[in-house]
Amino acid sequence: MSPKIITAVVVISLITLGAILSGKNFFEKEPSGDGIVCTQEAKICPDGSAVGRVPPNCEFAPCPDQNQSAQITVIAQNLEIPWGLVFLPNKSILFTERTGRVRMIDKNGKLSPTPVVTISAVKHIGEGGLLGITLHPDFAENGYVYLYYTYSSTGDNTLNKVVRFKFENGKLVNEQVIVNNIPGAANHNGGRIKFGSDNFLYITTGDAGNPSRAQDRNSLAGKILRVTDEGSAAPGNPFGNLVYSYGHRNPQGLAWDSQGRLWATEHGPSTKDELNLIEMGKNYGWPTIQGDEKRDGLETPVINSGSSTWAPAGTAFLEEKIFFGGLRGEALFQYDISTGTLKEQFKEQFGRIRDVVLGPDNFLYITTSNRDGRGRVQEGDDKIIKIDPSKI
Ligand SMILES: [Ca+2]
Repeated sequence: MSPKIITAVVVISLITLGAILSGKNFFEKEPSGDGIVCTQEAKICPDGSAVGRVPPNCEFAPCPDQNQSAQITVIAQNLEIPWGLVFLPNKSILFTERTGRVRMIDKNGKLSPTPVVTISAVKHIGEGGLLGITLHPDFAENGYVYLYYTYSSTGDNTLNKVVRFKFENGKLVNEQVIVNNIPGAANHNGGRIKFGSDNFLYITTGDAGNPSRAQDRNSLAGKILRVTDEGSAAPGNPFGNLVYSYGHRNPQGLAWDSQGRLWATEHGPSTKDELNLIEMGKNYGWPTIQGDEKRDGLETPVINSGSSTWAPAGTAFLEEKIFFGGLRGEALFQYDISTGTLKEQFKEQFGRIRDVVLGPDNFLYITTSNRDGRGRVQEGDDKIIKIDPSKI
């Protein structure tokens, strides 16, 4: 027997012995999922989609909304057009209902059935009513809460105003006028209010259905205004009055990014909705230019919706992204500043989305507007929904 044959016999013997000792049949293939065929039986998920059985155990695949529900919590429901939302330092929430109420969700998540205040002077008409809400930068000391609402002056003339209340013993008391006589109408009332890091109050106003007013720097319509906490023109304003920027149609969202730049969303005429980067004294073009159009002295939006509709509203900034809600667009939009890309999420899942707020927990809080006369009212509407931004 040659040395080669002896070596081969020894090697084969050792391999066979090893296989016997390990308890495995050396020549049998390990089972794998590749060859398993499950039945074609399907399960219908809550969202109406169907999932089948999958290898290796032929269990049903997870429903798509099971993953999604992990990132979503409804924190209040059966509300009436919640428009603006703000967190108090103790993490409870104040929010407006467009019909004229301010309501509270305490820090434990309990919605109080009794409003914090009901404002009888609110004129709930078309897109108007009780709209924006924000806190004074020194709220912890002075308890000041600012509101924006539509009201009726003599002759049933529709106007808007910014007022200030004091939050005391769980109620809003002692109403003071901050800015009044902002032109109003059934539609295009603007209504977002927020303090900037300069401690001045920024106010978005609509053209109140009269586009030429947006170009009139002496009218309060179709503007972003900047005022002191008492309502006078902020020192340094470009035209010596309350106007900060002009040529706006109906802006409803404001947010500052990490570089301190101001972004605003604005409704275009059914399409060509806008996301603008706002700079003091600039003219944002309405009604002279729309969409991508350019003209000297006028600002073209950073992005616009082209032939589709966002109907954008409340806006929040988080980690280089501008989040904004879509009313007719029925989605949460996410514009990435660093890449210039726009993402659309939760399309038609919640219906019309009005406000988007970043909470102290770094979660996003959105309000639905399905009971505003233009939506499909879903069970439990309207709602405030908490979304984990790390999962979207
Ligand atoms: Ca514009």
